Amino acid sequence: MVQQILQHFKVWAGCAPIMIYRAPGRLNLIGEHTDYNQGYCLPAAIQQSVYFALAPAHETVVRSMDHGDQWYPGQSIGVPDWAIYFKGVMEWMKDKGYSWPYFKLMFGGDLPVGAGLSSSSAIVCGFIALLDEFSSWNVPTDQLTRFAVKAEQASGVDGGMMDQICIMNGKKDHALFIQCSDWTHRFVPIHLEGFRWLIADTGVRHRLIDSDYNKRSFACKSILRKLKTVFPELQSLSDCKGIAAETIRSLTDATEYAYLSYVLEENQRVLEMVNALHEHQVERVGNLLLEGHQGLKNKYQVSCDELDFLVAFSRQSGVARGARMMGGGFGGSTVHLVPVDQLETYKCGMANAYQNKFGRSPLIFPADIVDGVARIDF
Ligand code: GAF
Repeated sequence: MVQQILQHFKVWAGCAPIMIYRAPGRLNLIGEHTDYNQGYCLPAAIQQSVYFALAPAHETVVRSMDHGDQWYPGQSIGVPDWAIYFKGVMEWMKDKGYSWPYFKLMFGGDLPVGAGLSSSSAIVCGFIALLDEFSSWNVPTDQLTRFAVKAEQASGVDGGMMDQICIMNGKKDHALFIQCSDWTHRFVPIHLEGFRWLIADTGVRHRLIDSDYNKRSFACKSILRKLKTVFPELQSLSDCKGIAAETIRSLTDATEYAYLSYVLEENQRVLEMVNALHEHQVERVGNLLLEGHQGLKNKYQVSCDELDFLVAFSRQSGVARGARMMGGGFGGSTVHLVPVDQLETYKCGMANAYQNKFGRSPLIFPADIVDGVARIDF
């Protein structure tokens, strides 16, 4: 990939880049839709990444290697969809008083877009980290991460901070146990001897901006407002853990109650997952994945037929120990825990079953867990 972007850059820009950055995508083992509810989550950075090549120039321009088009800041017509993330970062940083020299930038890579693997956050995080170095801002990573979250929210998604914290801080073979109430994280080894994490992408594309994602985050805010009328000290839905179920039920309607109980149960699953991984309890890890999926499907209602089919396949296979949908939902990818010696058989079986049912192949690949955003030697 690095050689590919290097070659494309040279042809396009007529010079070599002075720096290349890589920003990984992420999988999430458990803890979905908990980040904007100040709960827990457990994501990890994956090998599939967005790469950025940059050289100083007389005018700033950003080019997409994959789309073959480019965007000049200030250009108001014919702005490509992908440019909103670059625009978001530049506008946010400018607003905060930061500036940068003119540059030519090309980006592209092997991270599928709209697959629930956080390609948009990879763009935002990679770009902001690269601009930080290029412009000698020296903003600490924690602050840069907060800027990245704000810049991405400016594109229209009322999202949390899970993806950006993971992409900025990822560590090889580890997940990040993130406590979203204070943005802190600690590393949890996630390698289970004899097993691999497998990602299966349904090919059902969602853009969080177009999906019901925002409706869920707005619903959570509205539930919190209702509960605060009786419990003004509450800061988030994750704080409702100690409140009796009957009390919550009396203050919410059936859908709101389902959303809230999902969030509380999912937080608990994250804690249990950390323990299960620590103690190498493979069966428990698998069951937590399946339980998480049921919660997302039935209570939080962010799944779809294709995601449910892949998770049902994992249950019926007798091979995978568990699986669940990942990310915002309404399409995107699933994660499966599969014995290494049955990986190929499982992949083929799942691809065939999916093809027979939906008439197309899912993209299936094992997840290599890698470090977060970094400058690459070339
Ligand atoms: C998307 C969002 F960007 C994250 O912040 C998170 O809410 C996730 O969906 C759901 O867990 O990736």
